[in-house]
Amino acid sequence: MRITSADVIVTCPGRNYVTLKITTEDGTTGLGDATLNGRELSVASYLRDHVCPLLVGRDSGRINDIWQYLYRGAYWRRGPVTMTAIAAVDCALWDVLGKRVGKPVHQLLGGAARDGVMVYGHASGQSVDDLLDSVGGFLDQGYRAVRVQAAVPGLESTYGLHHPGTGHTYEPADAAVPTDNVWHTPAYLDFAPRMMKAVRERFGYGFHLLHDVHHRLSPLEAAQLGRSLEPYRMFWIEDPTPAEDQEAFRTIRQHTTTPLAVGEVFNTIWDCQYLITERLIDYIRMSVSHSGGITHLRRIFDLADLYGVRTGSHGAGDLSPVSFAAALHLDLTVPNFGIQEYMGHLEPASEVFRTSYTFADGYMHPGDAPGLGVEIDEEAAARYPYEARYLPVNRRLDGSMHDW
Ligand code: EZ4
Ligand code: CO
Repeated sequence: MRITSADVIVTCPGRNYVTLKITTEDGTTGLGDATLNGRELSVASYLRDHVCPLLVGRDSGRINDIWQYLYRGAYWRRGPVTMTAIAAVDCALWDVLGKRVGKPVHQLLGGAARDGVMVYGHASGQSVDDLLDSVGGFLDQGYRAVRVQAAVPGLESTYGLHHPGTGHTYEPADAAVPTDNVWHTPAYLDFAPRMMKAVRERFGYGFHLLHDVHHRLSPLEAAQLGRSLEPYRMFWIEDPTPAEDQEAFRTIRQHTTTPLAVGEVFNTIWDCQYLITERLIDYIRMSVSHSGGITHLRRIFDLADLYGVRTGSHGAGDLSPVSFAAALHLDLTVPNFGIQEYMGHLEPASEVFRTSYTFADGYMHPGDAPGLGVEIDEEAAARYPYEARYLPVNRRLDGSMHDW
């Protein structure tokens, strides 16, 4: 079935989302998420100016050929903008295919390998007491896994805290010019084990405990952190060091048994090949929408399976419900699934995106609607035009830039 149009929808219902909509000659439409937080318009342009014109007239069922055509055919390859754009096309084509044959995407991938997808929620607090209330709330809702982040005493701001009044949804991209945060490693290394101790003392060991370091430590600092957290049996620590220095993970691993997760800033199989084949990580966190779509990410997951690395895909609120649905379809099918991040979306995103995924007992399911199971209301999307919004930046006490 030929593609007749490919359109880019940019909208800001609570935060910016870029969505690709592909239409075929029988009127079937498919959606792909093209959101790249803080760089949204670059992907919108890559698609509108360079990809959409090339799609019209192509056979929508030749998903593998279109993937290769866009990847090899650009000559310039890899990188977040390119791979997010290709991912949007890929997911939209899987969505079209599912709708045309009347089956959910997970069935097209060979069917479910599990009944549900274990997700982790995001507890956070301005103090340890506040964090404990938040963790309790997630456990009461049935979550089996919770990520914990709390304000580091002495620092004015800390990564990963929900804003008062937004429930438990965390949204860091909130300013037209990036906000300056201040970072001080000793304060963090002192606080992190005390935070985990408080959580385990209150709630015990009957649920998975996760934490995101967000690329802020050196290898030896990360090793110290991992050791100090060993008594609290973490499910993982995420992004302990900046992800591009892959050898750093060998240093961390030589010193601690705390499991390691990384990958939300990676875009291709080449970015994680070394980490996986050298067994330097336990979980690969790449997302469908920043890593070339379902077609590419399933290859990465297969490589990971050979080396005992499990999946733990990025699922922050800056990936749209379309991306999240695609993640759930893939998660349901892969043998080496580990866990799925689930942050949810700020209102009024539900006015724009109608989803069919469900949550029960700590597990999610993408539903059995044909395709990905997400629809976009374009009239609602038009009510929320693009707004320039950026992630914060991080500076050390002396004013020099640090990783955020
Ligand atoms: O900072 O998605 O694990 N989740 C994260 C996120 C990322 C944002 C960046 O756009 O690290 O909060
Ligand atoms: Co993260």
